[in-house]
Amino acid sequence: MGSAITPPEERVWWKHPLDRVEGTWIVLALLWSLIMFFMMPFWHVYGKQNLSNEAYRISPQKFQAKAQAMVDQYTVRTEVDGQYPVVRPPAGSDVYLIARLWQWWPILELEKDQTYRLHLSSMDWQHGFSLQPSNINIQVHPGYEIVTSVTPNRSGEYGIVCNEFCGIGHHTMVGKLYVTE
Ligand SMILES: [Cu+2]
Repeated sequence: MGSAITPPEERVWWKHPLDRVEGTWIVLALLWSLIMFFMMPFWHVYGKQNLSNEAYRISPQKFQAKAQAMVDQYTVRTEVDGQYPVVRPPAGSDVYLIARLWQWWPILELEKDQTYRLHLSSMDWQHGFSLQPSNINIQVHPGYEIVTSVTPNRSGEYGIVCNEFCGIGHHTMVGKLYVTE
């Protein structure tokens, strides 16, 4: 008997006719993979979870400089003993959010029914932007600037959690986003 670690007794084993059970499973697996493949574009359009986005190459230093420029210009107050600037950029502008070990920085304050260009990038390694409770998910990579157009339609306080495991402090990587009337 051949097994996973010993070679098969018959050297030319692949010329055996296909067993019926084997054929059935191959067809089932093929059908299921096709269903999952076509679910991706379908869910992109109807699921409203994965936003259309653009991606550009950028160094962490350059991205940080752009975020810092926005923070310097539009900070309205701070939170957590001055550690987190709350930034309120003008409606329609480009807004930047940095993902790094282990925080989302800064806190953005957006206006309801206004459209912004949201830029996301990582300073170290991969993180996952997950906006709660609206369940929007965007992967965040170092070296890439992900840009997506957002129009908040509900005011309130949103949470941003990291949903890509990124190390010992992963569970503490939570951020905040305000949407005002
Ligand atoms: Cu993370």
